[in-house]
Amino acid sequence: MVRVVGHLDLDYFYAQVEEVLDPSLKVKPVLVCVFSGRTEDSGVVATANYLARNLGVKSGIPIATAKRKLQGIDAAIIRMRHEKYEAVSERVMSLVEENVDVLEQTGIDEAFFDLTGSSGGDFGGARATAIRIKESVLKSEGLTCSVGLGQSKAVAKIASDYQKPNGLTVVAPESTISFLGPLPVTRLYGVGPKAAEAMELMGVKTVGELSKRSAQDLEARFGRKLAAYFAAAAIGADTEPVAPRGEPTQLSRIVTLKQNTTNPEVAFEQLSGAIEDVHRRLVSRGASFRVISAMAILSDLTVKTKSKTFETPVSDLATMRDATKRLLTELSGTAGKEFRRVGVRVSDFGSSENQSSLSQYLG
Ligand code: TTP
Ligand code: CA
Repeated sequence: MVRVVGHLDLDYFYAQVEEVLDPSLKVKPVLVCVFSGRTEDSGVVATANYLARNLGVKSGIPIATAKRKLQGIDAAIIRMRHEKYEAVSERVMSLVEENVDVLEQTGIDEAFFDLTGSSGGDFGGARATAIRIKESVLKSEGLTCSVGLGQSKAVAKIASDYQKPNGLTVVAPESTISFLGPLPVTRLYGVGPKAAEAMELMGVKTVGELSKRSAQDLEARFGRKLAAYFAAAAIGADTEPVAPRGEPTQLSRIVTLKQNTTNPEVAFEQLSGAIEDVHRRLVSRGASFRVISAMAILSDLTVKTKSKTFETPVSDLATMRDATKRLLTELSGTAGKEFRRVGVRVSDFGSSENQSSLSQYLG
């Protein structure tokens, strides 16, 4: 049976999250930066929105270079806030997961998914699912993403990159060869600069040219295994399955308090949404935990943790809230310093037996 594989990649991810958090940024070049702290401008641009990209700013360039390019322009230069992007990423991934057969997250803002079963191999039906996924990510998080569909992971990944931002590229099996043919070989996963150079020496620049080379030709240059992979990838026939990553063994969230405090009630209030978030992720995995921990990062940046272990696995929100409140109170009694950030973590998961039947009914 023909496979239906998708790849989703959130557009200019860190910068787009910043735009969602502050919509007034949308009209400006936005740079999300990692400051090294050595001098005021030391560091690199992690990513930039499309307004900034059009002015020559891109991931990886020094902040000072970016500032030069944007001289005289009203641009937003923002310090990277990884925990914000992480939280958005987790919500997007669980949303996508609800709409697909299997999800394999491969980065903070990208994932492969499989729709073979639910679409019955019909790319028209799969396209409708992809549209639905894009709409729900936009509706619930305000984010655009680019999605590709194809008969294999390699094709889906190239397809999601084909039209950006906010793209949807569907490569049905019968158009795979004509879609891949004109692309440079470097677009194939696993063809780095070295392999591309070796291919160029053989007179191979495009995927179409690669697909026409004999097995012997490729084997002489790349060895048997790699040659077989390149030959398959060039016609979109790579067979790697979409495989879910190992389940996490813990779930956690941490928040920065509006103001440092010694008051556990105040800290708990501000952690409340994060506890609900952890609970929601726990439930969506059908998991339950035996250990819950409260973490506090103090005003002098030392980290303190207190944990409670339950005899039997639990998963209800009230218990989580109650335990976290108590643990924060204990922490505040022994910390000796103000809380700056606080967090909650659940771990030591027991699998909940009705998990598969639940997802069957919901699916
Ligand atoms: P990408 O998906 O490569 O880039 P992007 O989401 O910013 O843009 P695109 O619209 O082209 O998909 O990377 C995802 C995130 O990873 C990105 O938002 C920031 C981070 N990142 C870095 O921190 N440093 C880097 O050099 C790159 C490439 C990405
Ligand atoms: Ca991206």
